[in-house]
Amino acid sequence: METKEDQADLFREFFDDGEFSMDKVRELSELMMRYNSAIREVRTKFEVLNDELSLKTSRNPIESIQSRVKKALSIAQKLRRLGKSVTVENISKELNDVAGVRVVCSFIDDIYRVADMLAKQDDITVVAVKDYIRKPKLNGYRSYHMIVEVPVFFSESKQIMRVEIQLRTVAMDFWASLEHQMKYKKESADRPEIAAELKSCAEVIAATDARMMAVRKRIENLEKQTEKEKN
Ligand code: 0O2
Repeated sequence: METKEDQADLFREFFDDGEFSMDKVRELSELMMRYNSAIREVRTKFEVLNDELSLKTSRNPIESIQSRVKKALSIAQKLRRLGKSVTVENISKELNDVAGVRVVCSFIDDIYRVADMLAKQDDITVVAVKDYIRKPKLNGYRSYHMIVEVPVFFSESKQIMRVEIQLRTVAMDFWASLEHQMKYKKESADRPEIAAELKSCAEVIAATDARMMAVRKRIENLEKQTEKEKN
């Protein structure tokens, strides 16, 4: 069980010197608790979709789900980077990615399928979509990003919370994780030959994703044909 002092220590680095107070720490802890709850809501929605689709198709469209609430220090750094003052009010006003859910799918078409199913749920509002699969970033990064709003019910209120969702295949996740790790190695920063090699790896991975999906479709068609011939 976290004490007030533990919470103050956890969040102290968030506050500019002037703003720190136990009231502000309480406000920030409550906001973080709300983001955590929003993550749980969104995770459950994907778990339910995966359970249902697994039954229908005899395979798991979702391989894994990861989630995180952004650390207090990273939140403060991002607000400063945006030129905003580091206040509790500005967190929900200025940032979309405090709560993040990453959904790793088996195949590219699974991404669009589960994203569409989530978007159609009547308590979900899609605020923004960035399709870095159809339009990859210059460095080769591929993923499907959504910012959604989801209602969360607390003891005395309903809060609409924003969650950033990243959907990608296992292969895209492999590339993004390694590229993210290597970004922080000073030796590789600004070396065009390394950037070109990473981009080339992303293209090989994308081509493999497309081939794997084509193989799966061929197997499904063969199964259907065998089924037809039996009847
Ligand atoms: P972290 O540590 O993962 O949280 P915005 O959120 O809209 O203000 P941006 O950059 O326009 O900022 O959003 P975008 O393009 O949707 O990207 C947000 C997140 O996608 C990043 O979060 C990364 O997780 C991931 N991402 C985007 N581009 C890349 C990339 O080139 N390589 C890798 N590995 N990941 C990427 P953060 O906050 O940067 O980091």
